[in-house]
Amino acid sequence: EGLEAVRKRPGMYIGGVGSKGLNHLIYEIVDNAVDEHLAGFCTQITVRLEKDGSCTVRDNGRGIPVEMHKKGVSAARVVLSTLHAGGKFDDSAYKTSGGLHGVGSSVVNALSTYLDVQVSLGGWVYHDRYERGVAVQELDEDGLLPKIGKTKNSGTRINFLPDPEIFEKTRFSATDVKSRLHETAYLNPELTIYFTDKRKDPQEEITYHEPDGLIGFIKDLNSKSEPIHDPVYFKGEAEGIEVEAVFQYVNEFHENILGFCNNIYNAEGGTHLTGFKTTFTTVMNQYAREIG
Ligand code: TSJ
Repeated sequence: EGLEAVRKRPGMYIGGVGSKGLNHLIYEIVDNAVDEHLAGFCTQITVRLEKDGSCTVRDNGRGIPVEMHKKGVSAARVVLSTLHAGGKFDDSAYKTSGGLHGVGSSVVNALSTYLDVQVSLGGWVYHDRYERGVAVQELDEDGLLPKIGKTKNSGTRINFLPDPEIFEKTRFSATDVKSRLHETAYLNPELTIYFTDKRKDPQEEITYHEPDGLIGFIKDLNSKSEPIHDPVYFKGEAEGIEVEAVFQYVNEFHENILGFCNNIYNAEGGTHLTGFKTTFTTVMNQYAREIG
C-alpha cells in the first residue's frame, strides 16, 4: 500500500515519465471530481495551470470525507496516501470515471513535490498537505485535519506540483489538457469545466459545457466533412450498465470510430466497440432483408 512503490516505478502507474505521463497527473485528479459528478453531487470543475508550474483542480461536490477512518486517520488522508484506497470507495454501486474510485490520487501525490488539499464541508475548510507523498500537515488533538476557515460552500480543491526528480519535463501541455477536458465535457453533458492557463499573458480562459453530449461531439468531429444524414443516436441501460452510441456517415471514404469505457478513451477500440459493430451489422442486415 506504500507510495514508495510508485516513486520507484512511476511508469507502471502513469504510463511513463514523459509529457504524456505528466499530463496524466491532471486527468487522474480531474477523474475524481468527474466521479463526484457521476454520483450526482458536482456540477462544476475548475482546472488551472498556475504560473509556478503547479496545477489546481477544484470541484463543487460534497468534499472528500474528512471524518475518522477505521485506519485511525482522516478518510481524506487515507484516500490520498494509500495506494488503491478501498473500503466504502470500492462500492460497486458507484459509477466511476475510470471505473476505480480515487485510486489515481495517491499516485499523483507520490509523484508531486507537494500536494495541497482543501476540503470544504459542514461549514468548515479542512487542510492537508504532502511532500512527495509524505504527510506534512500536523493533525489536531483529535487526530483529524485542522480547520483553516469557515465556508458556506462544499467541495474539494487540490493544488500539486509535479516532481522534477520524476519527470523529464514538468511543463503541462495546455493543448493536451484542453482536448481531454473538452472530451470529458462531451461525455458528461450536465457538467461544466472551466479551464484557465495562468502561465500565458494574458491568461487563457475557456469554458467547456456540451449539453448536446455525444450528438454535439459527433457534429463537431464531422464539422469539416460533409455529413449525408443527421446523427443516429442510441442510449440504453441493462443490468446497471449504461451504453450510449452515435454514428454519422460523411461523404468520404475513411472511418473514425472512438470507443470510451467509464469515460476513458480506448485507442484500440476495445470489446465494447467490437460488440457494437457485431450488433450493428446484424441489425442492419436484418433491416436490409426486411425492406428487400
Ligand atoms: F482524490 C482527489 F484528491 F484526487 C480528489 C477528490 C480531487 C478532486 C479535485 C476532487 C475529489 C473529490 C472527491 N471530489 N468529491 C469527492 N467526493 C468524495 O470523495 C465522496 C464524498 C462523499 C461520500 C459519501 O458517501 O458521503 C463519498 C465520497 C467518495
